[in-house]
Amino acid sequence: MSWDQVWIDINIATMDPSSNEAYGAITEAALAVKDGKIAWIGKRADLPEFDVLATPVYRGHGGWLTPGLIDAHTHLVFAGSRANEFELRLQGASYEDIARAGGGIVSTVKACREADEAELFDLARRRLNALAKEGVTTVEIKSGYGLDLDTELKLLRVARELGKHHHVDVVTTFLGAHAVPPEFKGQGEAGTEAYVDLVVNEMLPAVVAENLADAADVFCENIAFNLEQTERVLSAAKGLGLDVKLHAEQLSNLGGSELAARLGAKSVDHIEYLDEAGVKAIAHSGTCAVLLPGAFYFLRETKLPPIDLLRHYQVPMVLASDFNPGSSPICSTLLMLNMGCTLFRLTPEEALAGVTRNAARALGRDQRVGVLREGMEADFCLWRISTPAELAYSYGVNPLVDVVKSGKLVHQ
Ligand code: DI6
Ligand code: FE
Repeated sequence: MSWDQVWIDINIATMDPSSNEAYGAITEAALAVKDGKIAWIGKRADLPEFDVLATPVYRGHGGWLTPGLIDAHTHLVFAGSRANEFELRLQGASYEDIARAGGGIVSTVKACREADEAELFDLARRRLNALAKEGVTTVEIKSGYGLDLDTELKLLRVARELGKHHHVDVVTTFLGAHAVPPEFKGQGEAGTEAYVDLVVNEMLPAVVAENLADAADVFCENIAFNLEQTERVLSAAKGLGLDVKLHAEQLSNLGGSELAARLGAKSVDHIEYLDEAGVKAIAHSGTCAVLLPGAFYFLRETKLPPIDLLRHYQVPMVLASDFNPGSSPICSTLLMLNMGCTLFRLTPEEALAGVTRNAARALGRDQRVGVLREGMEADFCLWRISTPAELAYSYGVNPLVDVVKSGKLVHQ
């Protein structure tokens, strides 16, 4: 056998759903890499003979390999800070009060319009580094803090650029319909309609023409866009060949998830207020449920997403950071594993699937990453842990040892 790299003295949480073991575990395992892909995976005792002189052999010292982590929902390109709103909320104002008073998303929009690309890149690069240091090898990044053509393009360009400079794959999402921008806001419903026209007729085609987005998203909510407006944006996006997904049922139940299911959305995200009809609809369409415990925690929400129903209907559950300056200023995917278990009562195995296998599916990458199996990309992390549950159980002492991205060893 001639391989580029062999790993021994490891256990592997493959997260392969066809395994009978929890976490798809292979203990006392070995893994071989060739041409950026997993060429062999199994028990160390079964590892075929290979040229030990010509092949780098890495020892895991009894640690665990997992698939590289995937954060499938972030807004990590933004400027400015919303610490002042944090203080207001601590004095009693609600997230919705602040949004209605012209703060919230719109204040970040102002900062993003003023920032140049280099500044945005530098801010975002630090955040991406923080995620990479926790073993994230694929991240989704949304625009949505520009709300005019030039700024939306600028944010997406920065997101695309980040993917070229890092050992992290970046999947980009156009979220032009995140909020109604201030210049349309005074005009009531007519202003919202006019802004949706702009998103559909000008922004989406421009984003697609420059190949800046892989998907489109909408904030479907009472304080943002209604069902009909959401459908207009997502249908147009689909028509242009983008994947679609939706911020739905975060603060109320508008039926966004059923609409998303009908449009074949990859995911519905937040979904605290999702009901059984909505869960059935997304189960039927194969749409993933993206759970965002960071926002739930930070906004001190009390309405839990319908985890038991999602389990019952076998909807793939994803955990993501939703990292953003307003509702989840928490730049940690590992912390989401812990919060997914403590706040949402996921099992540690469900939590880990939520940042690997199911997250890959939500991003349309499940043929390449998210599971360790022969033929998949050699995209994995080595952790100094004695059982995979430790990744969700404890937080703060980073157990990441090494990352391999597309077959390349990236030292942390
Ligand atoms: N839902 C959220 O939680 C974020 N966006 C969204 O549609 C919040 C974004 C922000 O407050 O800046
Ligand atoms: Fe979000």
